Amino acid sequence: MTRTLPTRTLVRDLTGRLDDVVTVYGWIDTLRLQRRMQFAVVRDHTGSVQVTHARGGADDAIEAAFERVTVESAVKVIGRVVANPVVKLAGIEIRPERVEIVSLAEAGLPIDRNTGPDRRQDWRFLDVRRPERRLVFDVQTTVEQAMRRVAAAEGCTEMHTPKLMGTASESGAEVFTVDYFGRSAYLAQSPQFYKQTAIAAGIDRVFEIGPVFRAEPSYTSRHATEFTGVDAELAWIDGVGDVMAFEERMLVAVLADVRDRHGAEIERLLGVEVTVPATPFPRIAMADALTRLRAAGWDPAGAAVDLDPEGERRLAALIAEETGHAFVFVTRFPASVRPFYHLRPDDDPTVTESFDLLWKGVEITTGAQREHRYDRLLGQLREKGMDAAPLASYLDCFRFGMPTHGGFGLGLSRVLMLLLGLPSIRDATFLFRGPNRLEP
Ligand code: AMO
Repeated sequence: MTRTLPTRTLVRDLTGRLDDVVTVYGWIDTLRLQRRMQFAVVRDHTGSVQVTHARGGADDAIEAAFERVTVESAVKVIGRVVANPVVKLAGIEIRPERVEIVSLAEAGLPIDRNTGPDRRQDWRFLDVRRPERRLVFDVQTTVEQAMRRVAAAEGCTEMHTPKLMGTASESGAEVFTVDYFGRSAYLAQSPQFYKQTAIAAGIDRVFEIGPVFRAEPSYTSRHATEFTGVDAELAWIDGVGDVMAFEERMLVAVLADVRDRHGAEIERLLGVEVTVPATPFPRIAMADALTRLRAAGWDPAGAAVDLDPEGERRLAALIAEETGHAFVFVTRFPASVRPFYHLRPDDDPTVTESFDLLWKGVEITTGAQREHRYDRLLGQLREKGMDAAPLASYLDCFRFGMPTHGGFGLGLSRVLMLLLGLPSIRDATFLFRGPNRLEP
């Protein structure tokens, strides 16, 4: 018995529809027009199917449609699903009863498999039609869902803080200025001050996924001028270790979900295996990291206090060799290279209760316990040579009972880039923004 299905069937479901007449929507992936036969591979977001038509019927509208159609045209195909063991795509094909060209693609596509990264960005919508590129956003969806699930289970409230600010946040240097009714406003380079404001407001644990803007003229594979940040801030912590443990739990859940839901596809399309890390992640204090790196022969200028990207790579390699772990928390950064609001431990005020999380040698997170005592915060701010006046509304939060608290900020596209083995953050962003790119 055959059934006619009036509604759309996704390509991945065709194997369960043998002998049925189905309707498939998609793009022409490839066309092979022979003397007797016409073959088209039609692709939707779930897979590809071969559509096979024998020429020669009287007044053959399907034959004419296949002659007219071009690669990447949007089409609707109504036809019967039949088994054909010689077809590579799942051993099935569609024998069309009707082929409708929904929208004809211009002949001569602007990009192909060999196109370089910059031009691919120009034609990003065509680029993302390729399954291995679209997969990034399916994975991103899973990553965000898992993060939200963990955040909620851990007692976080999801907040949406403003991206327009009256004063430049953390520092003035990396901030975009926009005209705001005749005066200047600034695009938030971090939700930092607002997530702390939420802590002062009695939001026990804060979670936010939102846009972050950085006016950095950086042209590296890990920098964007606009990216999606994942931020958490936890009140009443006993120490920065609470924040690191929270982040570990979140990342383990994220990677387990990605592995379970997309692991096979990631391996097939990108050749990358998704592994779920053991906890706790290795931790190393900055001073120890520097000692270890110097002993291993790394000693550039500036290495007295901080790591450059090369130092991060080398440290990650050392730790990986030693522990087999791809993650490492670097802790206790010197106060000189950290913002004024990072808490300094009583036993050593030259360092901060802060951390960076490196994954495969790349920084994905900065976090810290924050200084919650008003007088100390003011002292640290002045020590950095900063003016308290523009930060008045932030500083007010510390005047009326501020809990101990700490949190972190994570770059979502960096995580995706590393997770999927992509060469650049551009490949992990739908529409990349950099110093030279505001289009499309
Ligand atoms: P930080 O400035 O280190 O910390 O930013 C947090 C994380 O955001 C990512 N990131 C970037 N991703 C893409 N392009 C960029 N230009 C870029 N800059 C940063 C990185 C980085 O680890 N307020 C603190 C966080 C906190 O302490 O809670 C902050 O913004 O993955």
